[in-house]
Amino acid sequence: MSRAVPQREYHIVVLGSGGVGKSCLTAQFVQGVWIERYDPTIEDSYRKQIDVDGRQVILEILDTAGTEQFTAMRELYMKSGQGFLLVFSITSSSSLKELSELREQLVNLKDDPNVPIVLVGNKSDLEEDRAVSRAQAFAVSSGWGNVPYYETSARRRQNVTEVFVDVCRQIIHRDLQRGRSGGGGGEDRRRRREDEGDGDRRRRSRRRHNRCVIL
Ligand SMILES: Nc1nc2c(ncn2[C@@H]2O[C@H](COP(=O)(O)OP(=O)(O)OP(=O)(O)O)[C@@H](O)[C@H]2O)c(=O)[nH]1
Ligand SMILES: [Mg+2]
Repeated sequence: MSRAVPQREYHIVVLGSGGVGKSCLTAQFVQGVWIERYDPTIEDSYRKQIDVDGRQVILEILDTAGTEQFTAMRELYMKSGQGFLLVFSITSSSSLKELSELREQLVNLKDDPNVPIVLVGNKSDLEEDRAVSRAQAFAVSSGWGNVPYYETSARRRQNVTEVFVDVCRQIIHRDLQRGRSGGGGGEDRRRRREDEGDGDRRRRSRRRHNRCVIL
């Protein structure tokens, strides 16, 4: 007989310009796979159960389109999300600049300067092509109210789990501060790619990774 374990469900949205590695980060986190090819995303959603500081939580992760973002769509997923990964590539300074507009839109829409955000500088394996220094990225993160900044490599699976866990932890802390016992939000998803057993990109992984390398 199985014991019912209360689980919280949190909605995480991955935002950023086209080609910065949002889908690769998500695929590494959810499925533990590396995707070499570039296949621009329209919108995909994934579910994954993880352990955050001893709590079982289910993450509903929305991987968004970097290119041709429609403002209306963006507003919809910003409204439904509780935590946000704002991703740029360390090889592209414009991809960092573009995040400021996104963050501003997010804060205005939520009417909350402390919305759970992690700033993610991806492609850290391409150090030789670096166009954004750590100092520049930290300056942005401190200008956003000291949101955490991580450098990740989806290719090498560095700091991938950490960014998802960090944003999840921020949501949990907010819930606790507000005295709520549940997270969640039951908003509709336009395209859901849920766990269907051993499907190609649809697996709900239960792996845990406990590395902690915070830059
Ligand atoms: N070297 C390196 N390449 C990466 C990394 N992450 C992603 N890439 C490559 O960058 C390209 C774009 O990656 P995607 O994950 O599809 O980018 P995206 O942000 O989802 O792009 P859109 O869906 O168009 O918004 C792919 O060719 C990836 O292989 C990384 O950490 N290191
Ligand atoms: Mg994508």
